[in-house]
Amino acid sequence: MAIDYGECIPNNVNLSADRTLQRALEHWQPKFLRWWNEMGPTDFQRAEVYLRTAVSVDAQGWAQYGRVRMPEYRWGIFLAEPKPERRIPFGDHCGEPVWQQVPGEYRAMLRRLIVTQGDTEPASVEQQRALGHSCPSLYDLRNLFQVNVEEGRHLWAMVYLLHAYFGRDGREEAEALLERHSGDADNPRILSTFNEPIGDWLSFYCFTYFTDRDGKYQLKSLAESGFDPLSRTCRFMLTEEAHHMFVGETGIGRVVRRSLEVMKEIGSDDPARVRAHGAVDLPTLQKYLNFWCSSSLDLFGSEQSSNAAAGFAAGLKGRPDEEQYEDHVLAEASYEVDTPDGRKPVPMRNALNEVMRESYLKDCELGLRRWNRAIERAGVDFVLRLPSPRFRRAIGLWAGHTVTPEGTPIARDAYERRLYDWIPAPEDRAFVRSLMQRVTEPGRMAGWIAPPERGINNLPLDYEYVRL
Ligand code: BYC
Repeated sequence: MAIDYGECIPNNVNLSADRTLQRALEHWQPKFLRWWNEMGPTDFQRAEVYLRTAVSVDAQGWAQYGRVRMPEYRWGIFLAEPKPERRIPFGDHCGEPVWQQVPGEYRAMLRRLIVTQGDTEPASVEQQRALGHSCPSLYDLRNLFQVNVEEGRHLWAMVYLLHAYFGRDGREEAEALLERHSGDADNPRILSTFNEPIGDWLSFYCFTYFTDRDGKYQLKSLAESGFDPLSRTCRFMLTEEAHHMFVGETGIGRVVRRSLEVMKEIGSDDPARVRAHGAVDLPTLQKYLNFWCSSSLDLFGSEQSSNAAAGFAAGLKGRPDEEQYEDHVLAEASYEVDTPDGRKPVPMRNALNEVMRESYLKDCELGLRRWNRAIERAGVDFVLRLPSPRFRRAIGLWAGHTVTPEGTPIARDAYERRLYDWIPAPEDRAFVRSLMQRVTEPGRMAGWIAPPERGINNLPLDYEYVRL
């Protein structure tokens, strides 16, 4: 029977006319579905979820809402519209026409970037797979699943590039993306944060706040790529990424709001009493922020990186919003980097991971400012802070150095003694997990989180976002 490609795999890459690509995808799709059923959300495959699906890249088509069973979700392949006459915006080839095919000399580097990006997408679905069982509301359950299916689509986006542009080794890499698994002792995911368990919803909100924001910065830097199909793919992915960070920011904001309400009700900000009344105390929230922020900072790579320099020189990976800069070649420039031996100048191309990490941290500050304003308005004497980028690093110049969240170096034994003052101790995690009781009555929220300000797509809060 002929397959209607436009119907089962919505796309704007003319899939119905491309036999080679069809064959590759026909081979891969059943493996993807098997992976989704085995490693995707547990037990909710029959639920009808109010999801948005991208069926085209224009304003009407990129977010079509309706009830869908997740395994029947139409994972599509979309590239943002081409920019006519686009030129390579940075690096040694700056100003030359962009590439529509893989530049032979940079093939390996380009494949590595696409594989690393692609690997994070199914990884996050695996990390979040058990959360549905402890959802704080149907609204949140639906948001979790929306994030999951879109990470699935982002995997499709990278697999499309591997299949369409890399031939046989691209197809092998596409299979390997389904074979590595988050936290697997023998075959783990490539990047560190994507092997951390996400066992509770507070971790989920922190992950979508901090780790999805790394996604925003990495996608923005790949959207600048001289390899035009990658640039266009990432530009479209960024439209979906915004919702994931929204889930994180509003999720943490609602936890703060509920915590402040409980403090008001009991007339105390004593963390033990806040906990006893079923809310997350602010010191515990701070520990979660420290954990996920420090882990996500590692995702930018080392402060001084020959990979970053090579990717920039080749025109494959730029800086987010490259047009905001004047110098797009960076042959002479240098950048002062904070190292354990003091501030040191590093050739700018080698320092680009650090440049990006610093702008990322400024972006992370915005949410904290909002949460802190709510805390201040409630008259509570507590300020949430981001940890120093030196704290708890496993990648880069600060890896292996013991430093407090304020950035002060400290002896190893003192660091080890105090670590659980700064990141969640097993008993903090156990407490947070004890709050995670599933709530599935439309409109109702678990006691540890305030309701959101509005529903999805202008629907009321008590809409049945997931029919179980
Ligand atoms: N963990 O020169 P270095 C997202 C490796 S998130 C483990 O310091 P480089 C999403 C590195 O691979 C965005 N290994 O750094 C979010 C290299 O290994 P090789 C994902 C690490 O290469 C939420 C060696 O250390 N996208 O989309 O300049 C949900 C030396 O590396 C880590 C991308 O990351 C680490 N944290 O930068 C769903 C974009 N850090 O080559 C999705 C593509 C470094 O010596 N990736 N290493 O074997 C890249 O641009 C770069 O690979 C990195 C690293 C920015 C990650």
